[in-house]
Amino acid sequence: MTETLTALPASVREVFQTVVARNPHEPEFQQAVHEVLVSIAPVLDEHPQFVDGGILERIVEPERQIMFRVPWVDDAGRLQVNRGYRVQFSSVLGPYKGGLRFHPSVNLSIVKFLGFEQIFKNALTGQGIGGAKGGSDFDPHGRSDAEVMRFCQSFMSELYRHLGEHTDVPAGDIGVGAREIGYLFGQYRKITNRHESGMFTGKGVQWGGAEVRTEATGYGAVFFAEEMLRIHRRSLEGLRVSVSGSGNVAIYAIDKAWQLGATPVTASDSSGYVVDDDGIDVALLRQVKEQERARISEYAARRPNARFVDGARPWEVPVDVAIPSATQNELDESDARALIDNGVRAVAEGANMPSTPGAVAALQGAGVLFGPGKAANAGGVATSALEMSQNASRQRWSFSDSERKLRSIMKDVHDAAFEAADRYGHGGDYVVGANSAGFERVAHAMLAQGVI
Ligand code: NDP
Ligand code: 2IT
Repeated sequence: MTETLTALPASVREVFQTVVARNPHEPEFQQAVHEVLVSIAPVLDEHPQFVDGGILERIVEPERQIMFRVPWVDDAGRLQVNRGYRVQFSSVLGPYKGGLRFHPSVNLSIVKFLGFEQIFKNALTGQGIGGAKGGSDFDPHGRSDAEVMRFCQSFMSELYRHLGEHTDVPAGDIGVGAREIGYLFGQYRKITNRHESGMFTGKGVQWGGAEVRTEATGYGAVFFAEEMLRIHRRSLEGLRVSVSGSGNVAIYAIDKAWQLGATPVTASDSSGYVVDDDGIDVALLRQVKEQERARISEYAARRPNARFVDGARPWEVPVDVAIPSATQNELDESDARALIDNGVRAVAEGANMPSTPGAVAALQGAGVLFGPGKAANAGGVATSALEMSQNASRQRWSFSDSERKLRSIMKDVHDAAFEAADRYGHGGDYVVGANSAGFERVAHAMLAQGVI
């Protein structure tokens, strides 16, 4: 990252140098911090008290980082050892909140970049939730249900002591869906002897989960795209949309794109992508990915006009709107150029940090509407906060009520980012807007609460 140092304003350069020196082997964390520091320079110019109060030096250092051994026994009777993480970044606005990721690539850098971004995303929702992230390098792919259960039980046997409805409230992320959340919650309940609904979100709707939480991130990303287009007096009606991934976020982004009159034409996984000019069949995609846990090529094998492209990413397919919904740095500068050459109008990030800095610069430079993950995928965690409210008040809201709330939250998130970008002299730049609006809320609260 050193080559980008010169791009940093003097007010934040030293802080970033310290981050690099202190976290030398954490490129994703450095990337996430760099993006925020660059974009909040105008906020610091206007609020010297944030600099004087040491907000930056404090916010880049997690309040607490937990790393632990996760031993378990596989179906063949062999001992396996994974590493577990929870990085509790900031509780200034509320209990720590953020997902758990189970994927072989998980390491401290990944968990810290996700936890850092979560602070500002959660602040942007306007709800009282702090920022955290966790997970493990455990790979659920190809594991039996019994193995996943034993892993989750071992993972929670350590993590439970750091959680609680007023302390830290995890949820899902890559590799952690309904099945894993069930096993994790069950083990917490057993160890603590408390049915503490509010200590986890994304629970099954039969046992304390909120309607629309499953759909919320994908739906929210499409609502965000719709809001960006609305400013330019356009709608999603009749547009072609590409989505990457085929997990929780991607499936419901595809579902909502259809509902709003667009045609989603791609889905992907780590093996490649499928393009279906008839539009992605959501029921078949769910059958292949949610029920059978099969590879995405299975989808193409069962659809007459769909094609599987081995080992590639979907950004070469001509579309009007792109919704990257798989993983970090999955859309690079050359992908962005391909999208631009094919006339893309809007990109809304369903995933966390899916676009590289070069891709973001290229898209914004070409005048493409760009909704960063902190804003565009905030619907997931915002609906988690709705789940916490329902748990605390022992209420259950209907699907349609919850979806209406989600839509209104996404409009508010959009408007907060749009308004902040304007106010700081970067009209239309949702990266500056989202980072500034989120940072302002966190920084004011940190100043008010003193040096802790
Ligand atoms: P899932 O595990 O449900 O799905 C992840 C999808 O992305 C899978 O199709 C997976 O393919 C693909 N993928 C994962 N890693 C890679 C990789 N290295 N290269 C290519 N493809 C990959 O996760 P989610 O849908 O929940 O999460 C997707 C993204 O959205 C993540 O960035 C997550 O942080 C973000 N997000 C999730 C929220 C949520 O509520 N779940 C909320 C906000 C953001 P394969 O199966 O082959 O690995
Ligand atoms: O990245 C995210 O916002 C999530 N994985 C969801 C976090 C949450 O607590 O719902």
